[in-house]
Amino acid sequence: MAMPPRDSFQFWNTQPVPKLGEVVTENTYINPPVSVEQVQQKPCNLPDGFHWTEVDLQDPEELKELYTLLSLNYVEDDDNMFRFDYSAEFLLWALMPPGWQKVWHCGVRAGGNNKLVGFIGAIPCHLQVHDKDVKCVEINFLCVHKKLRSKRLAPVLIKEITRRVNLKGIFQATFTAGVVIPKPIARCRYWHRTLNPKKLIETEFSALKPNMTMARTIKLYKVPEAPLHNIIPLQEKHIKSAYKLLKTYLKNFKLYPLFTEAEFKHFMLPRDNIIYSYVLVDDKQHVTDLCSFYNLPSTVVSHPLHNQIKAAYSFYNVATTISFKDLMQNALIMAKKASFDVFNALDIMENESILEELKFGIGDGFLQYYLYNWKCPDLSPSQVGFVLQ
Ligand code: MYA
Repeated sequence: MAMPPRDSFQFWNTQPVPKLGEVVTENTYINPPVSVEQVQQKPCNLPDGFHWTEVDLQDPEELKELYTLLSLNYVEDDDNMFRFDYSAEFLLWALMPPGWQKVWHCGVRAGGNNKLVGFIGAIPCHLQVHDKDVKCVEINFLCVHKKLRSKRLAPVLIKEITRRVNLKGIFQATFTAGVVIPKPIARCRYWHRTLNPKKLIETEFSALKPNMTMARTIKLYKVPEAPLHNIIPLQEKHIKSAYKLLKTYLKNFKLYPLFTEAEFKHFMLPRDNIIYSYVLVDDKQHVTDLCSFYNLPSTVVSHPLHNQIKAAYSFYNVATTISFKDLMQNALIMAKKASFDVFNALDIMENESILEELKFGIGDGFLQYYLYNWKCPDLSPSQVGFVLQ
């Protein structure tokens, strides 16, 4: 039986967030901004034996330390069979967009051997929330080493990143998480489109359906070898028109990023093994349709045959000259060609309309969207136009 949501949150009850179950009708900040001089100037206290570190991601050794911490200790599924395996190059892409700050790559080291045992990251972002535009940061990659869990280190990391963000004059943040804490603005679900049934079944990522043989399952999930339309990788020369297309499209939603052109370029230009973006162009080389997905593999925790599942995650998709279904079918085809085992998508934006038709199966986890120091009316998944890595 699913656990009812808790009502006592020792840490979160002290933070500027609405209570779980609170009905919010306004769209505004909770605590007003303060001047940078009023922000606590010295770092938060860590327990004895630990100290703060700014992780220098431009130093290959330190990047590797962060990669190792996350690859061994980051998010797992409920049964602890799979763990996200963000690559080092992916971390550079996700944590160093235009305007990134080294102070926001906030780590904790253990005194004895100086090992990196905790991390929280922030990047600048501008969000449209209902009718307001909110300057904030995106928080990601909160991680505490498995041996140091349940010692209240996470609240210290959160308070310290809050202080460092406040010192730059920013007082709002956004993040997503699998856990329910006060208070989600949207509750979304992952859906999974099998591309390599044999491997997914062997690793128990999915199960053979009753009355189905492996051969019939393989046939069921086959996708065409070539795309249905003349989609091509997004290139530098397409940036201006692709940016305009996405910017216009995102206005259909109630929560979406207000990318600058430089941010759009950073997040959307294809990078091998990280981000895949494809476009359709018209006679004048204007981008009319855009689809994209990022590569986030998962480690298969202990399996004799397989050590990794290669998963594509749907990113931003806009269809204007073909149907949304055909656009997403093209994305599946390109993902299969790039040897992904599974294509994952949230039920956000227009995704829900095509999930069943394109043979996605519903996942068992939810992904909650959160704002920090901001209250606004709840959103349904289809009102969300924002994807975090
Ligand atoms: S989501 C991904 C989170 N990471 C993982 O799931 C990786 C695996 N797990 C771990 O590394 C640890 O279990 C973590 C907790 C580090 C998650 N978001 O130290 P504790 C609360 C927010 O004893 P630990 C992502 O990266 C929990 O309810 N709070 O626990 C976005 C409890 O508080 P309360 C969380 O298990 C992160 C307290 O922590 C989360 O050792 C956004 C317990 O602390 C969670 N995912 O460590 C962070 N998990 O008593 C917020 C647990 O009240 C950012 N907790 O119930 C807020 C905005 C900050 C910037 C503001 C700027 C203006």
